[in-house]
Amino acid sequence: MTKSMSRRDFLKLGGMAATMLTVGSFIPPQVAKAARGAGLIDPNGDGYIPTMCEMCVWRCGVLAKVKDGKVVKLEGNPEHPNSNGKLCARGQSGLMNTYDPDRVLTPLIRVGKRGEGKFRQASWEEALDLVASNMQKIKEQYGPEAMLFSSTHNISQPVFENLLYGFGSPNYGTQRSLCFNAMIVANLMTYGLEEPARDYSKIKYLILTGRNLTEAISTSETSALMDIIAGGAKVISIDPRFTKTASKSAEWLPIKPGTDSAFHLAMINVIITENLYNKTFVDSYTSGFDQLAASVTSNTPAWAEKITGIPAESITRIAHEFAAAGSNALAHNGWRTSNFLNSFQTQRAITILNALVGNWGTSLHPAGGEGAGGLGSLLQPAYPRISAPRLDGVPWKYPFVPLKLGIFQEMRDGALQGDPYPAKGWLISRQNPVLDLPDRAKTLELFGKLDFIATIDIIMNDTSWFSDVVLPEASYLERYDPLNPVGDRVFLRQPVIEPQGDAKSALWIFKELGTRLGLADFFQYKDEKDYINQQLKPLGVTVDDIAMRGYAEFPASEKKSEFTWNTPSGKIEIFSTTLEKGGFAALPEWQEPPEPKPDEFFLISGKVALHTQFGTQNNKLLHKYEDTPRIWMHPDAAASRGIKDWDLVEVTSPVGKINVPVWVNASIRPDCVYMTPGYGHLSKGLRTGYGVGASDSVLHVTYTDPVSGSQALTQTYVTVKKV
Ligand SMILES: Nc1nc2c(c(=O)[nH]1)N[C@H]1C(S)=C(S)[C@@H](COP(=O)(O)OP(=O)(O)OC[C@H]3O[C@@H](n4cnc5c(=O)[nH]c(N)nc54)[C@H](O)[C@@H]3O)O[C@H]1N2
Ligand SMILES: Nc1nc2c(c(=O)[nH]1)N[C@H]1C(S)=C(S)[C@@H](COP(=O)(O)OP(=O)(O)OC[C@H]3O[C@@H](n4cnc5c(=O)[nH]c(N)nc54)[C@H](O)[C@@H]3O)O[C@H]1N2
Ligand code: SF4
Ligand SMILES: [Mo]
Repeated sequence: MTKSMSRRDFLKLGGMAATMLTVGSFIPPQVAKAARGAGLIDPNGDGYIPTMCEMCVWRCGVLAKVKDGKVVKLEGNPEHPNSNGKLCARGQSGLMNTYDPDRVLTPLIRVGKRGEGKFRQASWEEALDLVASNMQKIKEQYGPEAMLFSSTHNISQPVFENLLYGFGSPNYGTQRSLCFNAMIVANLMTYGLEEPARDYSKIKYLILTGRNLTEAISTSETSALMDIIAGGAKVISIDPRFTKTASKSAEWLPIKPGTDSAFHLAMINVIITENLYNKTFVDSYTSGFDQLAASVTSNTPAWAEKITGIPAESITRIAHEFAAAGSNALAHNGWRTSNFLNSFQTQRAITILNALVGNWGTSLHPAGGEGAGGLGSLLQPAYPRISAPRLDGVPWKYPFVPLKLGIFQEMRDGALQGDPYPAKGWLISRQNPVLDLPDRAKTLELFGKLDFIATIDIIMNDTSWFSDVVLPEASYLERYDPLNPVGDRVFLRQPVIEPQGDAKSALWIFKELGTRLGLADFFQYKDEKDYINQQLKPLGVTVDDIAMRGYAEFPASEKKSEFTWNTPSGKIEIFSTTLEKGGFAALPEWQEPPEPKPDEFFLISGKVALHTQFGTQNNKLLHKYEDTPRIWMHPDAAASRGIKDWDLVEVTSPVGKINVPVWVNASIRPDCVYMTPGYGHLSKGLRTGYGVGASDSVLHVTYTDPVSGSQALTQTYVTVKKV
C-alpha cells in the first residue's frame, strides 16, 4: 500500500472486510495494515471507526481515531453526505463532549433543596425505581396528562415517544416551536410538504432571509454555499446584523427587524406588475395567482422602503435579478424562523416567491428519489387513547399547528397556569428548557410547582441542576442509537469506546424505565444491537456487517418524475383555502409588529460557529477559543447613552434584567442589540461554563404566533443603561 491511500479507499477496504469487525474490539489485520500504510492508523493497530457526530442536530459522518481505548481525534467521514469529509469546529471538539471532567457518570438523586445542587450517587436500580414510582404516583393521583415530557430532535427520540404516548400523556415539548414552526407550517399550507430539498449546484441567485449559514452551521449546506459563491452565484443576506454570512455575500441588507414580509411582498409586487414571473409554471401548478396579483398592488418598493429601511431601487433591482435567474433563483426559507408574530407571513411570501420563478425541478426541489424508506420497524402495541386536551392548546386553541410540532412555550405556560389543568411532573431528555424557553423566570416558577423532575443528559445542565433525579446517558462516542437514514443510505452510530462510569445508552434507559412503568411491550428489543438488527432486517444485513463501513445502502428506489403537492387542490396554494376557513389571512399580508419605544432596542438572538445552543459552553476545547460574550451595540447608540466598549450595562425587558459587558461595533443596526444565546448558566455543575456571560432567555417575552405556534424571539424590546 502506498502513502497516498485515501480515507475513501480505506473505507472501501473496510467495507469489504466488514464482517470481520466486532465493534469495540480490533480492526482486521489486513485493513489495519493498509490503513497504517496510509497514515490513518498508528503502529499498534488502533484505528478509525466510523460513527456519527451529535454535537448538533445535523449528524455529520465521523471517523473516530482510537488509540489505547481512547478517542484521540475526530475527522469528517468522506462517505457521509452531511459532512463530505469535513467537520465543523464543534464536531472536532466532540472529544471534550466525552471527556468533559464534569460529565455525570452515575445516576444522581437530589438530597438538598431543589436548585441547591446537592446530589448523591445512586445505582441504576434505585434511580430508575424512583423515577418510575414517582411517575406512577402522579398518573394514579392526577392522570397521565399531569406528567410533562420533553426532548429535542435526536435519533432515539421515537423511542422516547413510546414512553410518553405509552404512558398516556399528550403533553410533549420539543424545540420545534422555538425553532422552525413558522417555516414548516407555511410550507405545509402552500406546498403540502414540510421542507423542500435544495440543490445548491443549480443556484445562481440566493436570497438568505435571516439564515446565517456560515455561523449557524450544517457542514454540507455551509460548504455548498461556499462552493456556489466561489462559482459566481450572487448571494443577498438580509439580516439586521453584519453576520459572517453577510460578509461573504454580494450584498448585505440590514433590514429593520420584523419587516421581512414587507420586503418580500414588494419583490412579489415587482415580479407580478412587470410580468417577470414564470407564467407556464404558475398556470400549470399554482392556484390563487389572480387574487395575489390583486392583493399586492399597494405593496410597492416605495411602500416597503418606508417600512424596511431598504431603498426602493435596491428592492426593484433585486426583484429583477431574482426573476432573471428564474428557476436558478432561490429565496431561502431560513431555519430558525421564530422571530416575530408575523414571521409566518414572511415564510408564506418566500414560498410564493419560489413558486413565481418556478424553481421546482431545479434549485428548490430537485426531482427524484423517494428518499429513504424500507427499514424494519419494531413490534409494539397501539398507544392507549388519550382523552385529556393538550396543555399547549393544540389543536383546540391552535388548529393549524401540527400535533407533531406542538407549542413548547404554551405547554409550559398552560402547566404553570393550570389551564386547563396543572402539571405535576416532568421528564426531560436531551434538552435544556431552563435556557431554551423564553422568560426563564416562568420556567423556574413551574419547576417550583412540580412534585417531580427527572432529566436524562450527559452533563449537569441547568435543567438537571433543578432535577430530583439525573440519569446519565453514554456520550455519542460511547453508544449505539437507532439508525439514521440519509438519502439512499442508512448510517450507524456505534460506540468507538466503552462507556465511562455507569453511563448507559438512551435505548437502554428508555427500555428499563418503560419496563418499570408496565410498558415493556413498547420496547421489544433485547439490547441496542438487537434494536438496530430489527431495523436492518429488510436490508439483509446486521450491525456487525455494516460496522466497518458505518452504513448500509437501500435498494435503488424508483425516481419520481412528476411533483405532487399534498394540498387540498393538489397545487401550490398561493391562496390558501385552509387558512381562509380558519379565519386567517389566505394570502401573505403585511402585519405590522409593535414599534419599540424611542429608548428601546430590538433584542436579537443568533448562533455562533463555536457553540451549539446551550449545551457546549462547558466544552474546554471550545471555551479556549470563544470570545468573552458581550452584547453588541452600534457606536451611535452607544455614544448617545454615554456607553463605551467593555462597559458593563444593565439590560431590561418587560420580564427580566441582566448585566453584561458591551461590544461597541458597527456590525449591527443602531436600533438593535444582539446577544449570543447559551451563556448565563445557573448550574454550578458546569465548572467551565458557569459564571460566563448572561442569558438572553431571562429577557425574552413569551409571544406565540396564533397560526404556526412559533415563539417570536426578536419581538422582545429592551432598554440598556450603563451600570
Ligand atoms: N454553530 C451552530 N450552528 C447551528 C446551531 C448552533 O447552535 N450552533 N444550531 C442549529 C439549529 S437548531 C438551528 S435552528 C439553525 C439556525 O440557523 P439560523 O436560523 O440561520 O441561525 P440563527 O443564528 O438562529 O438566526 C439567524 C439570523 O437571524 C437574524 N435575525 C433575527 N431577527 C431577524 C429579523 O427580524 N429579520 C431578519 N432578516 N433576520 C433576523 C439574526 O441576526 C441571526 O443572524 O442553526 C443550526 N446550526
Ligand atoms: N434565547 C434563545 N433561545 C432559543 C434559541 C436561540 O437562538 N436563542 N434557539 C432555539 C432553537 S433554534 C432551538 S433548536 C432550541 C434548542 O434548545 P435545546 O434543545 O434545549 O438546546 P441544546 O443546548 O442543544 O440542549 C441539548 C441538551 O442536550 C444535552 N446533550 C448533549 N449531548 C447529549 C447526549 O448525547 N445525550 C443526552 N441525553 N443529552 C445530551 C446537552 O448537555 C444539553 O443540555 O433552543 C431555542 N431557544
Ligand atoms: S455541523 Fe458540526 S456539530 Fe453539527 S453534526 Fe456536523 S460536525 Fe457535528
Ligand atoms: Mo433550532
